[in-house]
Amino acid sequence: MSDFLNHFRSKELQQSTEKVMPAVCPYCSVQCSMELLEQTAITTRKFKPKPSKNDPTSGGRMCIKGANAHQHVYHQDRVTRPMLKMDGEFISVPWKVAIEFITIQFQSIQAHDGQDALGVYGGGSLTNEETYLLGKFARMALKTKHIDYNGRFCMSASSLASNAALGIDRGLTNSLSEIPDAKCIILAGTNIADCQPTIIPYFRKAKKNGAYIIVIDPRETTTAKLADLHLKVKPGTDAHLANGMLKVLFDENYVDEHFMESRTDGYLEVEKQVESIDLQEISDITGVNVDDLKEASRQYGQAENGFLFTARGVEQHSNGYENVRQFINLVLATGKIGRYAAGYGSITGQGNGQGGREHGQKADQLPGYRSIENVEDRKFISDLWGLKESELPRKGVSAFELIEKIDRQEITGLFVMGSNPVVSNPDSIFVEKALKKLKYLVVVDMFISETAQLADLILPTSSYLEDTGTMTNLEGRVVLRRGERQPPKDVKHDWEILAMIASALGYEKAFSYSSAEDIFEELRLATKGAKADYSGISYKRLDQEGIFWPCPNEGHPGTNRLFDQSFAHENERALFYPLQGKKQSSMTTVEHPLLLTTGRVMEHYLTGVQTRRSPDLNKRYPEPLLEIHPETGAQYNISDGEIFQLSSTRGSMIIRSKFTDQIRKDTIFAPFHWGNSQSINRVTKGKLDPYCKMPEFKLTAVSITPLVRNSSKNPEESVSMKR
Ligand SMILES: Nc1nc2c(c(=O)[nH]1)N[C@H]1C(S)=C(S)[C@@H](COP(=O)(O)OP(=O)(O)OC[C@H]3O[C@@H](n4cnc5c(=O)[nH]c(N)nc54)[C@H](O)[C@@H]3O)O[C@H]1N2
Ligand SMILES: Nc1nc2c(c(=O)[nH]1)N[C@H]1C(S)=C(S)[C@@H](COP(=O)(O)OP(=O)(O)OC[C@H]3O[C@@H](n4cnc5c(=O)[nH]c(N)nc54)[C@H](O)[C@@H]3O)O[C@H]1N2
Ligand code: SF4
Ligand SMILES: [Mo]
Repeated sequence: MSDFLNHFRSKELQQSTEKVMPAVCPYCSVQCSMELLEQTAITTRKFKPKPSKNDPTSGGRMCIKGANAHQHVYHQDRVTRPMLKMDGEFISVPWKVAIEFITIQFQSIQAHDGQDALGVYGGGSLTNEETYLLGKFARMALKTKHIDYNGRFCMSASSLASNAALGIDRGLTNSLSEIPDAKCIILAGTNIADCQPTIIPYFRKAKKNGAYIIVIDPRETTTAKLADLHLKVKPGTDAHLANGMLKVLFDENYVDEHFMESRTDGYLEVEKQVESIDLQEISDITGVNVDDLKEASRQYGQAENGFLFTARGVEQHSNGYENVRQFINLVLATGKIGRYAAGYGSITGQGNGQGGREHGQKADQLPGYRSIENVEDRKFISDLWGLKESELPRKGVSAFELIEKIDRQEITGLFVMGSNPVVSNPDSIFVEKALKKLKYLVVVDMFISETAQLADLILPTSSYLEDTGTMTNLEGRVVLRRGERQPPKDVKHDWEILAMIASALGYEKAFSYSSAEDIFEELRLATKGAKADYSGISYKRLDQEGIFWPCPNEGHPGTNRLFDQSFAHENERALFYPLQGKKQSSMTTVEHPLLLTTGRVMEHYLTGVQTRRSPDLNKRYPEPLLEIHPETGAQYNISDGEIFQLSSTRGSMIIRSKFTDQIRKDTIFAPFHWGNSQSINRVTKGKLDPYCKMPEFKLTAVSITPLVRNSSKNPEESVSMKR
């Protein structure tokens, strides 16, 4: 027996192979680079991921999501052939048949319902090349104006605010390497420790060097544990909080008069607006006491330099645009921008959250951050694509408005690439109903996501280990991901799929690319002279190191820091914005007395389609948990670990409670990484910011009712815990 085993083992050893693949994590905006060692023997396959030491952004680190990302690539659930729905069942079909079905269906929809009856829905996980091509595909091959993407739910508030205030929208104005030298850092609605874990050391270093850190969040997150001062703000009141802080800066003369006069407009108006503010009233609205508010303002005001960062906590509101503008006011009033260790940043979310919003999958935008309503921009791009300017569609509508149009049957065919809208949109019961009205739904994915389940046709795409392309990380640094793993035989890259369909629709020449690099070369031309200018960046340069845009020529080093000399508006000045919003009225009702805010946990990514298929991640956090203060739980007869129903005016879902005293008593928090009855977006509502069309993910009035009484708990106990 042992002879046999020895023989077997030596045979295993002989036949084992080792392969090292370069990889860039498919998840968040840090885009940590790594090497994945794959060891294969007769009966086993092992993986060893190792972070790349010389990655200037991650600093040679990776988090648990990155370390386990490969697990979804090798998962048995991967879609490996085109899948056509016949009588309610998916059957696999050859590519030729799949492409024929799409062409026939899309052409028939446009013939019956009009040119704009086709919608395209993209995502921030796509590479820059694929983002660019998806925009070209929608406008040129499908000739529809209806294209938008999931970044609408992610970056739209800060991107509009940055454009309006500073004239350009690049996530961070400075590189992360400057953070350790900052003297004061404000982190507003950003939970970096869970969402971009590998960049936390920059903040730790800053703290060690004496920085004062202020966190603004209704929860005491792992990020908040870094803070010298934590403002436990009531959700939805950030604009007032920032406005109150601005008053203190003016009243106590922490403002930089010289900077405001020489480099900004609108400060006199803002100064006047804050005169009438009563700080006690701000405190009543925000739940932050006046002393803490003053302390935060003084610390930020007196520091010689510093950073202010925002993320989805302040941005995902129906006044998200206004929230961000109010925070940018603080940066401008103190002149903390446009120099070393001083700046603003909206921490981008998805792997290509930044590039995804620059190259044309947004309803109003053409590549390079050009505007689809600007005649010169339209001419530039139509010339490049070989179209007449008049043939280029005009601007369409935002992501959630696309769904509303589908519901009204103004859009009857949809092409989804890189998103799972049934789980990630607000008011998801409505969204699912709307998508069921479509005449034809095509979903390009690696898995049968909740959205793909509704599709008429699923097209299998390659994963991050297989697909080469560039991504633009949270710093605005363009990085090259080399995908060296061979995809499964019948799986194609997103760009190949777009090219195949476009060719079948008669645009073979305009979509005849032989590689991602080929597309990048066209993207360089498309962005030349534009705000997000990539024309000086090449694969050859990127193989050496990542490059910050704008980069207008091959000899240009890239722009690590923005606004040193001037802002990007025509008059070179930044712009203040007085608070427009009225005092918040009470957001809860008798039927729905609690404030729900939503977000993320470290172990899962977005709608969880990939991370729920990583056994090691799923094991750590297998189901959604609702964070609730023990006193609030007692008040509503909920015990710790109990399953209950969470309801709003829109719908209800099922979730288990997790008691924590690190959250405000009037607020509960849930992650959104699960689908079906566990999807938190069944209760959120489709109320949109009027300017940027961001939904209000971070504020819903809800009620909680126990589903099943936990028999091991004495009901008397929970009654006696009531206040
Ligand atoms: N582990 C993990 N990492 C991720 C992702 C993921 O799904 N999982 N997703 C990526 C993506 S796409 C994105 S966009 C980013 C998101 O990154 P973040 O924006 O940092 O993440 P969130 O958890 O959505 O929200 C951040 C914080 O906002 C707080 N908050 C809620 N409401 C309010 C409010 O009204 N005011 C204030 N001031 N704070 C509030 C929440 O308590 C939460 O701690 O993360 C990226 N990284
Ligand atoms: N309640 C609540 N809802 C939210 C948020 C919140 O904080 N709270 N946050 C919002 C934010 S910030 C975001 S970014 C959205 C994101 O939400 P979604 O757009 O739904 O994002 P993902 O879950 O990443 O969905 C991506 C889908 O595309 C697939 N995919 C991944 N990579 C690729 C690729 O390269 N090509 C193709 N074709 N497919 C790919 C995945 O398998 C998955 O099915 O959710 C938003 N929804
Ligand atoms: S999830 Fe983000 S921080 Fe974690 S390894 Fe991936 S890119 Fe890096
Ligand atoms: Mo996001």
